[in-house]
Amino acid sequence: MANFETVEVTTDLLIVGGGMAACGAAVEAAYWAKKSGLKVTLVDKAAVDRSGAVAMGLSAINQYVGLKDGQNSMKDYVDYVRNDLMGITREDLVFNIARHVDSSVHLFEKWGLPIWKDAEGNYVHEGRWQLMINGESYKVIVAEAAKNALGMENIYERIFIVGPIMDGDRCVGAVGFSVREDKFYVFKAKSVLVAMGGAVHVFKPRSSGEGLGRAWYPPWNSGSSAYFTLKAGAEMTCQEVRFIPVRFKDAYGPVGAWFLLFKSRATNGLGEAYMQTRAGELENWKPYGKVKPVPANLRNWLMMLDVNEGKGPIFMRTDEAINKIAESEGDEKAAKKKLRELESEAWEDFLDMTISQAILWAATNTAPEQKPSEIAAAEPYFIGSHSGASGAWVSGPKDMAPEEYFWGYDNMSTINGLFCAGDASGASSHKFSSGSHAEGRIAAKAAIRFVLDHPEDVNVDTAAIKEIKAEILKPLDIYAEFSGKTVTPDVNPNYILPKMFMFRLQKIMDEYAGGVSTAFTTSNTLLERGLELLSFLREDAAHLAAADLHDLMRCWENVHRMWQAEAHVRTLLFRDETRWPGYYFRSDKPVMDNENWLAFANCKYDPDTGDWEMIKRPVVHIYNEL
Ligand code: SFD
Ligand code: AMP
Repeated sequence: MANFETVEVTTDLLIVGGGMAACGAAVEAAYWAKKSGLKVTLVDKAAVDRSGAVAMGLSAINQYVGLKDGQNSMKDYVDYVRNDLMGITREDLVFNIARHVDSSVHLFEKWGLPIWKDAEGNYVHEGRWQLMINGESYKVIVAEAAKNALGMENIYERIFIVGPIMDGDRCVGAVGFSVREDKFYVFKAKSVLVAMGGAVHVFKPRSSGEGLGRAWYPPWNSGSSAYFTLKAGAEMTCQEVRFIPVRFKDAYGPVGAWFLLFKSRATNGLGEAYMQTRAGELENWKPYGKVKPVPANLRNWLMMLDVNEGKGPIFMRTDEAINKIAESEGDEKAAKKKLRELESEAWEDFLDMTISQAILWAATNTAPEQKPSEIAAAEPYFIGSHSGASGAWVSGPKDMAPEEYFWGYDNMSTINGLFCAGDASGASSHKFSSGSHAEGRIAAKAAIRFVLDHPEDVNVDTAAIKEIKAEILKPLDIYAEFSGKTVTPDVNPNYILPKMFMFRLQKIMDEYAGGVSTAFTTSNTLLERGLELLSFLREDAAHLAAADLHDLMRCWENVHRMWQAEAHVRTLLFRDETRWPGYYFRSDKPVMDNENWLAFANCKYDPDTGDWEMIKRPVVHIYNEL
């Protein structure tokens, strides 16, 4: 067996992940822990300064409620999120994040994040809830505060966490390995906060060949949160809700600034604006088809109807939008100046968060003020934010949660001591970077309270850990034993390499679970067949092989993706309707069934029996008048 030293770390609260939610958790936990003399430890697979979705930076903060300025009310935000998710949302969780999010944004500004201001010193809004930022160093700034709060001695970087440690029905830690040294890590904790982001590359991406690896969301977020919580036996929610963003084609540049700030139109290859020409289709998805803004999936859907009829490509009319704003300046000189300003803002929007889109513009001689750019629906992603919703089913806040949604501690999953935030927690969409940070703070405060309420030492079964260690390192052993038996090590009947494993997973999901190649369409029969093929993939996971530590990480990333995939397919099957056309379409159940399915489709894996349980939970409103 691979000879790895075992390193044990004992702590009170373990924060798993180092992204936006984890950094928020670190700041808050440090504050409450200090008061009680508790220890807080954070572990990230990468380096906190540039890890997670915000690694490259962002050009906007997409959740700012502006409560103090009286711009909006809490109810406005809850209405917005519920409508965007076609009625399926945990209003108590959305409320809880929204009431705290502005303070996270104010902290970012205090820590040095440049937020755009107008001549009067007010924030420049991209849209009603979105603020423009100079965000290239956003993550570095947020990470610095987390590092200062915890101290580097309590932060473990470049440790890939594989799964949970359980003590009966309580989560008491996590296991993983260093991606730089031959070391196996055992973190023992009284409470664990999972914030390992969402899942990318579960579906076959549009990017292939020379573009392979390019995705909208970061490829290094590989479903570890979902795997961790599923394997702990936690109830999961909205596993059927994949998010499909519309993006500038091939490099995935964001569209929000174009639609909201520059007020651009998108048109098909014939110059028709699908939001107008297809407006009649919205009648079929009432009441959500008639709300403003039109839900993200329905915006996608109207566009897809054009594409499926061969009316593509779809263009973002950047040229038209920029020139219209410039011309409204009045005289020619002012218009010219405005045009230059807008041009530079357009480039900055990409340079701040999707640099490859700026490179693609440069490579294809695209001047946004002169010619339009193609946009397209991307492949599906699993995230608990934006207009996605997948994640763990967590307890709501005591003052706002209906009794069906409350079991003691904010953001605790159905497993004792296991807390979730950011993309790891479900049914609380539209939290984005700022809301994830705020949710991390909420969860961390509750997790510290859990530690204070449960101060007893936790029990970790050493024999079980030994077995887990052997299982985690097994791909190295398989490679060492068999790689010499063929002329070239990447063709070998004794094992499967992680990349090939990932390709197979993506092909199954693409063809059977409604990926790009099937125009996001699936059916009962396709899903049943997909599930069968996934079961063979699960068998082959036992034969994954890794030549080195990097590949060992790749092996486990892909196992994590596979579990996210299975939870998705099972829940697509369970929800017997089409609720989110534009994200997926069930050809055998082509309509929305509000009578039976205005409900959460939850699922739970039983680690003892290996059985899956599907559970329907009610949607309960927090405002009586809704
Ligand atoms: O426009 C392990 N997001 C945007 N949010 C905004 O507020 N404004 C925007 O403009 C945004 N846009 C955007 C966004 C993201 C991306 C990639 C692009 C554009 C191109 C969304 C936010 O970034 C997102 O909501 C939050 O970052 C989510 O926070 P969190 O904490 O749930 O996830 P994370 O930040 O990705 O961090 C994950 C961490 O987990 C680590 N990790 N650690 C140990 N072991 C493992 N096995 C692990 N697996 C993962 C990661 O390293 C990371 O530290 S726009 O397009 O919408
Ligand atoms: P995106 O760049 O697509 O991630 O969008 C950034 C923000 O703008 C998110 O809050 C989106 O929900 C919002 N948004 C993008 N496009 C539109 C649109 N056409 N109508 C309303 N909101 C939008």
